[in-house]
Amino acid sequence: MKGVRSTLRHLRAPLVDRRTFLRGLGAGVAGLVVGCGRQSDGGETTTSLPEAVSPQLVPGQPLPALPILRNESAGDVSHFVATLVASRDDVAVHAGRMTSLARYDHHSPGPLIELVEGQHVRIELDNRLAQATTVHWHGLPVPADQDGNPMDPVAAGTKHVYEFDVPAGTAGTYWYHPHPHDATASQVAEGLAAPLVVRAADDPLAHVPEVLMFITGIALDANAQIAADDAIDWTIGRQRDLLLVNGARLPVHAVAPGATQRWRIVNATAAIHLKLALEGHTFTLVGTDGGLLGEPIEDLTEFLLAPAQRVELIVKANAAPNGRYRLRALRYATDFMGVGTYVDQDVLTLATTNALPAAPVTLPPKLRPIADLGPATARVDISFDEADLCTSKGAKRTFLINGRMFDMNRVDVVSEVGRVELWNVVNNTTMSHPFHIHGTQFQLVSRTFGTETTATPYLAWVDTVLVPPGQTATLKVKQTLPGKRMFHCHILQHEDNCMMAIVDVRAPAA
Ligand SMILES: [Cu+2]
Repeated sequence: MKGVRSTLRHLRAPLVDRRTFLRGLGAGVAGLVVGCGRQSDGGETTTSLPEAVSPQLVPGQPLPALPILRNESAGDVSHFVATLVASRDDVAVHAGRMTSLARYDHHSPGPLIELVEGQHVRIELDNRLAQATTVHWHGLPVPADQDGNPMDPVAAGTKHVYEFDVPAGTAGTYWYHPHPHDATASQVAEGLAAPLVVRAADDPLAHVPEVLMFITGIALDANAQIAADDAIDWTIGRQRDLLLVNGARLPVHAVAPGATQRWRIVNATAAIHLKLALEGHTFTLVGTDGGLLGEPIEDLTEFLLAPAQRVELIVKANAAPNGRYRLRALRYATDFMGVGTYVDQDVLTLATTNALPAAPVTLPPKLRPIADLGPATARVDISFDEADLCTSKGAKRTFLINGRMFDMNRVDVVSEVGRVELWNVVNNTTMSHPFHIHGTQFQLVSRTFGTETTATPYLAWVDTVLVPPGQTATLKVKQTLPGKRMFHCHILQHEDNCMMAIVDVRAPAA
């Protein structure tokens, strides 16, 4: 589709030279990251956690599938009923030492939750952690009091039932993770995150074999424990993590030559922007956060997946047998402060086997209709600001929304159920921030940089949009359920450290 590439280019932010910022802090941190370290711009990739003993963390193993959370509704497919345990487990990650992880159902990432449009969901969280947590159903239109807000903590040692319906039209790739006040970043870093897929009865791509790739990060300290966030992490986000796919380090995904697959990719890292590219291949974009596009967009060479975003890509493997092609996250400088991990990183290897070539797969020219939300009747102005406020966690520079620190007891924006609103989100800071609104999928209308406004080249449902420095993202937002919703930067260290606010969605005035 014409114009897509220019818009992708438009996402590239202007270079602001702030390399003197935080200079000197990097060296002390590097030694604490097992097998990683912050590198200069060499383009090389680190590949190992030295002395790693967990088979999953040894590069080159087959891409594992995640366990699936079992539906205990006794054959009644109109209901999804399950228990989800959050607990702390000792796991052998590093030679000679156990690493303490927080996990859903004793697995990290946690189990895949597979739902169907129209289902009623009842999931009991059994919180066996020593601290409060919540489960946030990222991207799903669940009632505000069922969405794991920081205002609704589930105390340590207690259980809590989340209950919601899955509306028609929500088929897509989502994820669930904790959202407790001040502790989202640490709980996700310790392993609490997992995918959720909603399926539709009339999925136009049901004939295409599917692969889920849930990407997380890991960094260990000298004692083989999950490294605590340091001053740099609290400033630019936790960019130093090594990438894992379905919990595995640099796994190999083997397919028959010429095989066509639908990849659902989730960026569940705290702060790593994944500019994905597959060696020797182009791919077809078919879906974003909230599900399928109107029609496939072919021949893309890269796709920038910001923290918390999801993408559905159709990949047709090379027809030659015994080939190896790296899926890479290309260098993407998000912070311009010189301390992030600005290098190409390998994610996994696509390997073609010596099996007989796979049969070709035809994609439908149309996927599903996406209607514009229509004319907006209200306007909301949001700014990302940079200040020396809110440095309590050791941040050297912090980021705020509308110049204010997060306050759980304050309403920042008042909205109305069913009203279409134009949100103008302007980034006045020197780094990119992925902006997330709870409770609904929204539509990106345009991006404005200086005097140049670029309309979005295709309509899509998203719940997270990347806003580079100096840019304004204009969104159409319509909430369908009442209640207080969070909106925030999805760099988790920014979210925990004040870059969050509340929109109160109220019933329309009579
Ligand atoms: Cu941010």
